[in-house]
Amino acid sequence: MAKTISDASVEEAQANASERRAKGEFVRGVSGFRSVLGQDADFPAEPGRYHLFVALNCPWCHRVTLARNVLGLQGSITMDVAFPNRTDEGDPEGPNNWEFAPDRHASLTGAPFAECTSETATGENFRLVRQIYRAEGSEERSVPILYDKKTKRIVSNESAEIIRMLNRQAGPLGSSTTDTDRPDLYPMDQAIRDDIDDLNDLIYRTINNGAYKAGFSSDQAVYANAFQAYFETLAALETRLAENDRPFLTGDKFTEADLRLFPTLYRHDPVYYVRMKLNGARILDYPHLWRWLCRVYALPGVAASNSLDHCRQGYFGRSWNKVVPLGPMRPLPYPEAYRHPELA
Ligand SMILES: N[C@@H](CCC(=O)N[C@@H](CS)C(=O)NCC(=O)O)C(=O)O
Repeated sequence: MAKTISDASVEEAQANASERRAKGEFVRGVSGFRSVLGQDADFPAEPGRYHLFVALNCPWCHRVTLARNVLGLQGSITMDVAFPNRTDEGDPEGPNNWEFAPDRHASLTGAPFAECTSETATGENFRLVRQIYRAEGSEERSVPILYDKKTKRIVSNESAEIIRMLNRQAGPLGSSTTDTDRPDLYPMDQAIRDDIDDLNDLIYRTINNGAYKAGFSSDQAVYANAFQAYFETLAALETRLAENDRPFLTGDKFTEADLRLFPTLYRHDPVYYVRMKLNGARILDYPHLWRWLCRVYALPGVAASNSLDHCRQGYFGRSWNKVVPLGPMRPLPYPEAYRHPELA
């Protein structure tokens, strides 16, 4: 399937991946399902036909829940939410599988998560995401998945491409907003597209995937490089917002570049600072980035697109001794802090 977005902003180069992994570097794999809604004859854009499988703690899923909400697609694209922790060693299907478990209790709250669902799209009521892939002969296991309820096939499991196709097909997919009211995440203007493409490359490499490279690599030098690149990019983005005095990364309008930066920065202070060892600074320490974060958080549909409780449970409930830290408390608990741009 022809890809529509430059590779470096979508996925890691896979050269020497096994050697790099053996040395302790975290290397993200490549998504196998790459069909395009409205372009492939098998998957025409229609309201009510498509479905998303997500986990709210996953930042790649966060991209697609953001796109679904800001594009007004909640009523026309259905969604199932997996439990934020994957199966463990004691599971009959083995560890590391995303599980639909609306009754499973979170250690953070001692109660089930209201947002977690069973699997409602395949007709099989599968317990594991892995079973959705296996039904197509694939051994992949990742979320997000864009799924066609009519043909019972996976359309795409690559978030960068899913958000692009939801944006392009929002009208035919049955958006509740009009073309004029709805944000255009990838506007026709070539200069803005070039700017978005450049930002996507930088932000994917150093921020979105860079956070994982810092937090999940076991090699000090790989970690140190990722840490440095992450904070260099934060400083560059702070300068960009300050110099241009613009509300969003590419100008007056919220675009794909903002959407793709948001899931990582939303997790930074309450989760990544500790879990990804990205303790160089908080987003709160960058006034323009903080105000940008609060500005995006205030957009319709953005706060509802995620849950920091799922993030905390997901990242800490599988790491170290599985105890979930309770802070930060000051200057305010999160996500309440995101309603206060004046804190920075
Ligand atoms: N390229 C994918 C990456 C998705 C991804 O890495 N998802 C993680 C969760 S944060 C996952 O499901 N990993 C499980 C696995 O690959 O076994 C995308 O952006 O859609």
